[in-house]
Amino acid sequence: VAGADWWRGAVIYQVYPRSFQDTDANGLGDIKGITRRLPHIAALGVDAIWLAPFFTSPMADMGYDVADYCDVDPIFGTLADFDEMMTAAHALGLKVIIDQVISHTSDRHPWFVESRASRDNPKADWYVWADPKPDGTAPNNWLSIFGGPGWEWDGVRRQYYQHNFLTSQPDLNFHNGEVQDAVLAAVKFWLDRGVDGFRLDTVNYYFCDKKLRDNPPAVIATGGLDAPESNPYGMQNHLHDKTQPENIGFLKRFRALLDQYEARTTVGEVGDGARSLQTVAAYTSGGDKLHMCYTFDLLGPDFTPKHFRRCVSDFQENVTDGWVCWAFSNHDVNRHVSRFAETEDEQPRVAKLAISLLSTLRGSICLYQGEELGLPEAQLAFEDLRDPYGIRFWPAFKGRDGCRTPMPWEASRVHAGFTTAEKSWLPVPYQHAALAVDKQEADRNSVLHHYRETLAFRKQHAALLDGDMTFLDTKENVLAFTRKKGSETLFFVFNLSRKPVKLALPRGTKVVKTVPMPGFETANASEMVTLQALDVFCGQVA
Ligand code: TEU
Repeated sequence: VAGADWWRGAVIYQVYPRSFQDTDANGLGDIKGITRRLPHIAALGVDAIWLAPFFTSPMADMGYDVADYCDVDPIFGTLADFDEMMTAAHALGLKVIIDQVISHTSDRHPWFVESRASRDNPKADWYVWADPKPDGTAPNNWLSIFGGPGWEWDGVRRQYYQHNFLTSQPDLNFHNGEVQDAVLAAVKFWLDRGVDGFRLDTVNYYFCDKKLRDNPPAVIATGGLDAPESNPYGMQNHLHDKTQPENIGFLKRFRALLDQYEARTTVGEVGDGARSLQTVAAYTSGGDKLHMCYTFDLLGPDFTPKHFRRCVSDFQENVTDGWVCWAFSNHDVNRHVSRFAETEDEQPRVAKLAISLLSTLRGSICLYQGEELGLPEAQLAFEDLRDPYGIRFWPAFKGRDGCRTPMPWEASRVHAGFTTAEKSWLPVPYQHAALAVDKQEADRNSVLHHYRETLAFRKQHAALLDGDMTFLDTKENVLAFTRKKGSETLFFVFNLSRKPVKLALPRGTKVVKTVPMPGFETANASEMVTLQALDVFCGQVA
């Protein structure tokens, strides 16, 4: 899709700067490293990159705790490095999307330093401050996602402040118009620099209930991803601490600013449990708020036709006038090859099948660095951990470092070519070195080549980008659907099981031509489709 609508159906590659490529031998990736490795990303055939936060930060939450929205943290480089990276990306035809973490700041952000200094300074109301209950306890029962209460006592103001995440990530008070103005000014700073879009961290957390009412206890299982049992977060229905109606007005302001520029986009992260569908629909409808949103639906362990069908059709039915972005992996969850594969041997096959499936869904897609190599989740020792979330809940929950280990570039070099420093911030597992980019370049059957071919296949078929999607009822345990645009209707069958399957074509479905899917043998289909374990069939139907 060209022009202003380039994001519709786009493939976005997520870079985690800390772990992509180090160029100054400090054991941490940097922006110059991204520039150096842009050709690798471009060769995949993606449309855009999304950079996880690289802003000035004490790094308590690896950069999701911003202390200056308008500068680059010295460990990553300088603004000049960023500009150079963006120019190089654009020259390769890649759009650049950056992360905006505006729901909260770092406690070292000058706004918070000022806000906490007294109850009557100009920024006194920029964060969510509240008096204790008469017995001295927190204002209400809200919880932090990273464990414990969602409030922290401040001895100077003698008040509590709200934090959805770490105590060092105080939440901004979006009810205050000056706060909205200030974050929009930061957004404008990057628009003027030429970025093509924003990934909006925790976009449904911006506003909390003005009256600070208690959350009711959870009535539904959260189905919560990899949330540890020991995390009290799942005990509440988050009726009042997130997803407040006032956010709609702010998202409209955000969009109005973006629309002063050409061809920019937004992708909001919506983690809203059972309400996610409704929230995504509300945030992306009407063309005057967000362009797209993504949820956590496909980030869990479920690799069954039933699950995929339910998620995708739920979105189709509810998000009629909006747009969804799908992902199997990101920097917060176990890598999907480890979640979906039952044995180590089948990991490459599962990696190939998963990207084939993702590429045929209706929506845009986000890839996470390293998945194009089929990297499994890294198994780390407690001593290696850097993620505060994992450190707190170990061993019930091992945190998010296992998906954040550095990219393996060259198999035979130390730290697989990620850094020349003696120590890398997280180790590169030896299993990952064997999957390094240079090894996979040399192997025509590698997961890496499969990604390139599959993304090219998606580009060749307009029906895959934004065509209609219809699921077919079959007796067999497979995922079968058509994608249709104009005169082209493609029929797909995915066998996600470990048993061969013979599928009688649904009544009225006539395959006029089989279409070879990269990496999979073309099955024959006259009246029957025969699929091996973990196999896919594609045909053109009349
Ligand atoms: O994540 C939001 C979020 O809800 C996650 O905490 C998620 O539930 C958890 O990581 C699952 O393991 C965003 C960022 O993606 C994450 O890296 C940040 O830590 C978080 O916001 C706070 O900014």
